[in-house]
Amino acid sequence: MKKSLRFILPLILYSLSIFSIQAQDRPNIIFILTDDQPYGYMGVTGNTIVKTPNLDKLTNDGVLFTNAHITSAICTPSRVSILLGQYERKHGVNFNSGTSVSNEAWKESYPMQFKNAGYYTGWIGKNHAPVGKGGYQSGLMEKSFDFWYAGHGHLTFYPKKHHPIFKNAEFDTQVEIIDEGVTKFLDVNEQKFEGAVQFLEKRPRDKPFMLSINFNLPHSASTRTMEQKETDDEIYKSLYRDLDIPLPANYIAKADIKTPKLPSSIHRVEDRQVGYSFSDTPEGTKERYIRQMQAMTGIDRLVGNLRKNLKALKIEKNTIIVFTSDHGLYMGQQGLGGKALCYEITTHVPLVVYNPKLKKKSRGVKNDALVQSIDIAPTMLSFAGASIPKAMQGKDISKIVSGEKASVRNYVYTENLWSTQFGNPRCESVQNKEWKYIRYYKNNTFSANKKIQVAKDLGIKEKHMLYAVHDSDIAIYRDYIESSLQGEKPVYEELYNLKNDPSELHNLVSKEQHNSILEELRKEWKKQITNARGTDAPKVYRYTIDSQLESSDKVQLE
Ligand SMILES: [Ca+2]
Repeated sequence: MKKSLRFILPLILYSLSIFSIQAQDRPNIIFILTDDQPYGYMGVTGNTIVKTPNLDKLTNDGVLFTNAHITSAICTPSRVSILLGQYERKHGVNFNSGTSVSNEAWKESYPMQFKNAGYYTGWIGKNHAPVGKGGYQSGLMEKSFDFWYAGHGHLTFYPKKHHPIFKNAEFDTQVEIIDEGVTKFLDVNEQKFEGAVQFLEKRPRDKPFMLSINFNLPHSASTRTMEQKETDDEIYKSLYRDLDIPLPANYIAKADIKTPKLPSSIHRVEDRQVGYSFSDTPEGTKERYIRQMQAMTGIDRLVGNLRKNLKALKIEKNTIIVFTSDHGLYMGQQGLGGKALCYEITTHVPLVVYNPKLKKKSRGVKNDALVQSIDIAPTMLSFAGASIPKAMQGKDISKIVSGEKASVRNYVYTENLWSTQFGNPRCESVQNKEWKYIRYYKNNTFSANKKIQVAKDLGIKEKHMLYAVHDSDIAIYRDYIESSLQGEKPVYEELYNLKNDPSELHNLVSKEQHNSILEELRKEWKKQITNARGTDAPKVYRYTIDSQLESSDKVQLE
């Protein structure tokens, strides 16, 4: 043997052995995201009606974060925040932003990072993040995964009607269609799955996988469209219907509101999207709650099937499962309906991290560390030993999961920039485990009711009137991002003691004895919002109805 080869060969063998150890050791990761699921919708988070035995078991086998918050309480910005590990104020994408995620920003998303790290990647269910030039029409997301079985925007309860990709599914209902997709994804013997966009015949055995499962449930768009069809599973027909369903705590019917939670100049309840009118009456609220509970039990069954499958495939000991929701939802508490606010009911979500490799003593733990949805991407990358892009603002909480670390932040920051004709205010909030401060800005948005009237009078499509975002709206949204940083004063503030008043019923902002904590939180707000914004220009593309018409794409509203 030549001297040089004798020197190099052990090095080559060593590198190969490292490579094979890494290939075997890297865990599979499954990320499950529900839609509009508030914190208390599982048995394990205190719900006494819903049956979620599999989610409860997953939680008891893992770690439940009891103090997890999203960053923006509405689908699109929250989901982009999760994908990119960034606050909305940095990523700049919402329903009213007139923008989509640029290719450059997308390269640093968690799915692309997993792909670059050699993972086989899958996306099943719903996508509500416009990605690439042309947003949902760009095709960039589909191409980014090895296995794609999903629809853009709302799926509804019977997704085949609106999303041809699911047309050959055995079942008609959303959870069961997603379940079928998940089973096919996992089965290494399964040939190309009809319907799915797949770039390989089979999932390779020698590669770890990263699978994102995204529900459009218990979201109103899906529970609203439930029809209790003969062919539906019994879960979606009769379950919970024989029970005496209580109204949510602090429920106020619309007709009984004496003093609105927020001044009407800041929050115009009368302009609320009609999709949330169910919360106006006790009957509407109870019916929607039953459907939400049914959806949760359906999702729970999928989680049970998934774990059985992992066991049958003998990969359960090497597969991490992360479960959370994109935000919560008001069901008439204090007379409020919908989301897009900074209150706990909209921002507080369950976050479960199940890592089978952890020692028993680190599992079945309830942890009250302050964590946020933007932490999920860096944490999953950390589990995989992959690098975390600098653009991600979230923290790696894997050491909190293992019990080696107590905290990663002292304050949580949340915001609402979806301030539109539907009357919701711009607001920003900072909180620690005891105190929470929210500030609101002048709401100059035009009234949805007035728009609807004009649409009726002139025969204009109501949907276009309400949901079309024009180029000029980009400037308004960008101003929402920058103005409070540049000195715009709040017109209303709130201070809550979360320990004594977790339902945020008593605003203490004008109580003199709390002045010092109020001042402290105002200072912290400045730090947090500055950090959330970052210094970079937004990495977005123009994505408005004008840009869609110019490129003669099929116009996609919402
Ligand atoms: Ca949502």
